[in-house]
Amino acid sequence: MIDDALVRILNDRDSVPKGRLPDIGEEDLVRMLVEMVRIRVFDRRMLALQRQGRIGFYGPVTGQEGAIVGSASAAAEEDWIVPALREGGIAIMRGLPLVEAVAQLIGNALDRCKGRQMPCHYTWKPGRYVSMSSVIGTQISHATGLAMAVRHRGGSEAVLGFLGDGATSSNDFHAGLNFAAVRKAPVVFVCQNNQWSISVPFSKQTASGSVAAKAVAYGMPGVRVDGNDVLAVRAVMAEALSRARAGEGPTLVECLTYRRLGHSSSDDPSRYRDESEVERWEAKDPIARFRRFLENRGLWDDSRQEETEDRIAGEINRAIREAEAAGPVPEETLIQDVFETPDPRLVEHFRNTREGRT
Ligand SMILES: Cc1ncc(C[n+]2csc(CCOP(=O)(O)OP(=O)(O)O)c2C)c(N)n1
Repeated sequence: MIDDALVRILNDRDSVPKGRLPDIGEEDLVRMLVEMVRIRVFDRRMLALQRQGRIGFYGPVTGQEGAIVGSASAAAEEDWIVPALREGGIAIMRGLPLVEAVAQLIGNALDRCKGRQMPCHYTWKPGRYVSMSSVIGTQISHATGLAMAVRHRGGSEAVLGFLGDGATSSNDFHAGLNFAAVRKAPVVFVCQNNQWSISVPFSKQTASGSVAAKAVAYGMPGVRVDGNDVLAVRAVMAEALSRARAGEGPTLVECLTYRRLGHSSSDDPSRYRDESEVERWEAKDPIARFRRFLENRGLWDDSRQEETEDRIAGEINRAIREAEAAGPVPEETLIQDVFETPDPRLVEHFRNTREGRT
């Protein structure tokens, strides 16, 4: 059995061994922490909104911010993001306005998806962030197809295709990885192995020692990285993305992390897992670890943390107010993006409805 070693940059004291610090400017390092904090605060607020009945569903990502920000911060602006459930923070990092993110969760008139998608299926075309496909595993072949299209058109961008550990058991995992490797498609598969697929633990998902090990059979490199070490994720992703751009084909990156909260707001994880496991992973919190690293370098402190959390909470609260003030999705959007030429009877029907004639 192949059990890949874990790539790490932050050591047990959350400092970086000599010569291992990636070439990242101080401003960028701080920005990475701020992005992670934004995702954490957003999570907290959205779960509260769900409990108050103001949104129907939410998929939290607490504990996975290192994998999310580490991978997205290694990408170039023109790279495409094909997300699974837990990468919404990347859409926000790429400029999706918070108000539109909240509106997507509500599914109202400010929602870019026009209320047609489940919550957490953000879309952000200007940031090349594709709306998630709910069907587990299909994101993998979508990412491969997109990367093949990029190559076919002679583009220079790469694709980041996200998946969870559960998705490695899907048929699309085989089809997507196989096609990508054979065609040398410029894609990096990023598996956020948060060790639970709803109530199914990783040990029941596969008999492989790791997800990364599966890459061998497809003829691509597989790397297992500490997903709670944002610096290590960024470094591994930077290398994989440059391979993709150089025409050397795909890489499978497994970010070993942990889903600390429920699968979604509809799930109660205490019914199937032990709290002590959650506590063990809390001690490896990606934000706390990166914070300690920045604090030791004099780049962060408690007051900056507090000020950042307050500022972000204020921005999110304003976004909630604005999003909640929007009305429902207009009925006539039902026929938008559906027909090239809508049936005149439908057009008339919606005109009558708008003008209050029916
Ligand atoms: C084909 C299919 N089967 C079942 C589901 C229901 N479902 C939604 S999320 C999920 C678990 C996904 O687990 P994983 O891939 O590990 O990602 P995670 O949710 O842990 O991020 C399942 C089974 C689905 N959406 N699609």
